[in-house]
Amino acid sequence: MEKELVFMDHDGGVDDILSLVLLLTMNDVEIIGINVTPADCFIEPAVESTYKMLHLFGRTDIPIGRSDMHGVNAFPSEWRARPEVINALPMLINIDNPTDTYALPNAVDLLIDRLTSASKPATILMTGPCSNLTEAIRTKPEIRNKIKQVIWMGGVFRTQGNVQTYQHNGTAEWNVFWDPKSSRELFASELPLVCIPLDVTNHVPVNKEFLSRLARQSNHALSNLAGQMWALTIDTIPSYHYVYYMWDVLATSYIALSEYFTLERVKAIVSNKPPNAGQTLLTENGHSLKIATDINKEVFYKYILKQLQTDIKL
Ligand code: AGV
Ligand code: CA
Repeated sequence: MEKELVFMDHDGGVDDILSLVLLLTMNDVEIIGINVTPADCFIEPAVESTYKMLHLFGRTDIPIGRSDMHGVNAFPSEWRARPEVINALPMLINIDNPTDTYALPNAVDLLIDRLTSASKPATILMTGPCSNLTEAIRTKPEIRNKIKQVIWMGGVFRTQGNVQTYQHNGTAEWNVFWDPKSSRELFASELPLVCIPLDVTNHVPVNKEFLSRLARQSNHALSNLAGQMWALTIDTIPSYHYVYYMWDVLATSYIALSEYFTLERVKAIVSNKPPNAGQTLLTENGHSLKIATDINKEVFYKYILKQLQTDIKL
């Protein structure tokens, strides 16, 4: 079977790195490039984690791009600093990271290059903000023909958002809020977009039951590593308030499990002003896109557990 081409753009959170792991376990996927956006991360440790994951799968040939984007609404530094811990985990700390972050290709350039040279249209998977993609399309509109679909962990439609800050009424999801202008532009572009919003990621928290199932298979090195990474999210900040969800992991699983998702075609726009900047609003005058509203949870958790039994190089 011909492999599906996937370009991933992530922003270094713990679940972004776990999403990269999941993508690397998918036999039917050919990863054509990975961009790292310094949104929910600081760039150096996130590039390092990315490289280390590629190393575990013997895939350091996959090119990494460095995004220079700055969000209008920065993520809290406490969140951005968290992923640094990943690189210190016992299974990762001794993997040398020869990558000079500042010598990497620019993310927008890499995306344009990899799509242009791709043998067929590719899937773009975004588990952070969408700013590199919109900039790439502005720079070279022809790449639209090389985009099969865009899968984005982003937005919230019929439930509460997760942005809690000044000048905000809590209706937005963070990946959209980081750069409302680009998000608004993405919706307006009417690319074949599938959003995996909070409405559906709320169904898949990182709960103790799942972690316990995962721990029972920790004879598999990858399960052991993933279990340690998820354990880092249990005291997510502030832990008395937030639950960590499989936000990005669920979005990534869509590549393999699309038939187990419930999708709805909607029309929506993105607000770019307070008090609801970054809100994804359903409106008849909006742009057409698909949103996921439900997932077969048992199939999802089982799939993750199965993929995390993949052998890796230690
Ligand atoms: O809004 C969800 C997005 C996902 O891409 N991110 C985390 C996931 O990688 C932002 C986010 C929301 N709440 C958070 C986040 C929290 N409590 N800690 C870290 N990041
Ligand atoms: Ca993310």
